[in-house]
Amino acid sequence: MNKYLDVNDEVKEALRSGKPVVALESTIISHGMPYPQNVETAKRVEDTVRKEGAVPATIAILGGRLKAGLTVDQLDYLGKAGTAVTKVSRRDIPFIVSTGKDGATTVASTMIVASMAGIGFFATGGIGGVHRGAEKTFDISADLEELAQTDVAVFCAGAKSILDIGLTLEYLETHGVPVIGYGTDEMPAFYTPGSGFSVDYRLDTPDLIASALKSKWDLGLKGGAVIANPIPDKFAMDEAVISRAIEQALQELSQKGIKGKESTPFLLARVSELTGGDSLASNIELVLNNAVLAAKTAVAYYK
Ligand code: PSU
Ligand code: MN
Repeated sequence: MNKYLDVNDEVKEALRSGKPVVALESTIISHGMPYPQNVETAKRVEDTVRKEGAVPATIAILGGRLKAGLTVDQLDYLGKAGTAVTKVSRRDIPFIVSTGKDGATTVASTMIVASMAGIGFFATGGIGGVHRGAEKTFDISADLEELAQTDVAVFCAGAKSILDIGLTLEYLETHGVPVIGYGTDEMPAFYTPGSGFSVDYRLDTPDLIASALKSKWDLGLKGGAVIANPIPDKFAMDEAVISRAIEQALQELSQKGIKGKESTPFLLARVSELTGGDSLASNIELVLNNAVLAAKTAVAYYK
């Protein structure tokens, strides 16, 4: 194993014996949700993965060590520290490691650490993407570039409409990243099950997803895949309510001149404030829903 990486015993044992493991990210804990719901959710997601017969591996950087598999105390620390912990994407990893600091991993950096550990399945809420106005700002999440090159399947509820979903799909197409709709032809938009954009392939069972991923990787086709899992109808938000909140948050973003890595956390927090507790409740449910699908698919893959 990589000398910078600590894999906890439960995850190590699962990987050694060819059991399914599901990676989980930590930026969603520190920057994606408020305390204490973030820690409660992180624990519930781990329990959900276990209940489906897979082993959870939450990923972060602690004391400069890449970690696959955290203790409850470590989850609690990341949740309490919140945005005081550095948000770490691909470019940030060496600096946090070389200075022995702590970092919360985004989709991109979680994929990197998962892949080092030998984990191919990863559940989260939403991926980063091409931001609205990217033709001027060039703001395109490093998550997309990672999906192009790292062999990890990312189970998410689509992309939030703080992003330009159409351009995000175009970018993924260019980079050869398949977007699979689970039980849907439409790309989900995180809080709502549809966006009006089509996915590339609709697959209706975890077995079919596992088999498509196996073919991709057996063929040596590098890179990940997006498995877009729509939020269940009963937890979905009203489209008008969420659009209004997103429009306002985007306006405030440009008024305040917020840029770079601060953009996504700002937008997530503002949308959540503007919709009261509603969006947080939906957010928690969709993450749990993605954990179930990622675990079922990992189980099917190793059958
Ligand atoms: N989208 C969400 N929730 C999140 C994120 C995105 O709905 O928590 C986080 C993830 O960690 C994702 C990161 O990888 O934001 C993307 O940030 P950026 O756009 O700066 O690459
Ligand atoms: Mn960005």
